[in-house]
Amino acid sequence: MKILSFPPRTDWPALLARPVQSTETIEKAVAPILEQVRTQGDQALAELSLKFDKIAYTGLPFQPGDLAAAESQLSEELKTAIQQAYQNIRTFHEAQRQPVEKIETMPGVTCWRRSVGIEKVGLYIPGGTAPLFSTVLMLGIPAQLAGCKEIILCTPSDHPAILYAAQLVGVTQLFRIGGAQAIAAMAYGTASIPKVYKIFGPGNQYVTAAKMLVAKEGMAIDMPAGPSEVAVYADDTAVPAFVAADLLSQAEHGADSQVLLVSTSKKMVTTVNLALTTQLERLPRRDLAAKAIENSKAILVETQQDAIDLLNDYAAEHLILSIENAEAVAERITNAGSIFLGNFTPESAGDYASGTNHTLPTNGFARAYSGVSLDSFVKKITVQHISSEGIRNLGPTIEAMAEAESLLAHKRAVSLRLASLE
Ligand code: HSO
Ligand code: ZN
Repeated sequence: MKILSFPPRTDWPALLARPVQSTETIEKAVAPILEQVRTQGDQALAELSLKFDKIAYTGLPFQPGDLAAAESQLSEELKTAIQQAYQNIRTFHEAQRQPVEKIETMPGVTCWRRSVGIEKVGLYIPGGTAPLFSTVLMLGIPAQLAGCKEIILCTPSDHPAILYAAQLVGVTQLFRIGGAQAIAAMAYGTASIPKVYKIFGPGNQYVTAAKMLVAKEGMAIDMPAGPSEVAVYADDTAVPAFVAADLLSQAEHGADSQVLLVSTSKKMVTTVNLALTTQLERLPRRDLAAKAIENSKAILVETQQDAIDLLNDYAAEHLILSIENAEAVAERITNAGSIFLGNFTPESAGDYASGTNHTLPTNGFARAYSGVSLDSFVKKITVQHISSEGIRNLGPTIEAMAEAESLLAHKRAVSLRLASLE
């Protein structure tokens, strides 16, 4: 990877900028696909699926029998691993439930907030080079905990682990369809695929463009997704081989993966670089990883404060702190999707099984967005009740404000009630 020694702060914005992807051409290709599905429904799905994925779309969801068959194809070892991950992710997300608390803001005025699961959600799981069944857990578990009544899953893959994970999280209908056409189907509904209220999940540029286009039409989506990212901050207490492995685990996701190493130690940067070369050779996905590493940077900074400022400017999706006092430094990180502390906390733990969600904000979105959580699958409905005593207490405040905004019907809604109490 390219080593940049002590770049001045004025150079940081350019160094940290993500490559800009022009979405225009892709959106132009995707828009007619959406239109075709919207107007022709299942017939369009059959045509497009054959054309792009060589899959004959049957319109039938996977049947319980198919799911049982999938289970029988998995090793006991993998099933146990998936079950363990399921338990940990469930435990962590279960703890995100907030008890309903009725708050009396003034005597007789009570307000509270109820969490209600989004009734129909659509999950998209890509096919492609790696069957991301872990993403089924990351999206399906919070949906299940939120009490979503319909959990629709679309995927071009028939990988048995995807089907098995879908069963565990209680997916209600699972369809073998991929690409922009799958997103369109869940956004508009077809004879076979129900229309949902919110769409989640990663995908290639076409899938992402389709999500952005349906979002413009009012569909809720989880978040705008870009290439996956990791930043590692390593000092002399880091283990170079561990750091190299962490960088490569992000790099192997794709040639466009973003990988950043930040350090105050020249020695660490040089040794990590050596370890990278050795480890890269032994990776089955070395071609993809090598491309990502070619575009990645190691940045040497003078002080810990420089490192923290730079990392906050970058706002990484994943941030690994392989440093002394990692937990104290983490407190000073204001922009990151998910933080991993110390030498024994690889990003892979969060990708698969420790309990946190791996659907996280990329592309600097961590400055303002959180990753997927239980909250992503619920709406919060506020409720209030005002007693006669309450309206006596609060009424004059509302009347004064309504009058000042020249909204006299608002004022009257209070005045009439106050008068009725005289
Ligand atoms: N690092 C990916 C998630 C993932 N890794 C799935 C392995 N499987 C994006 O956060
Ligand atoms: Zn990963």
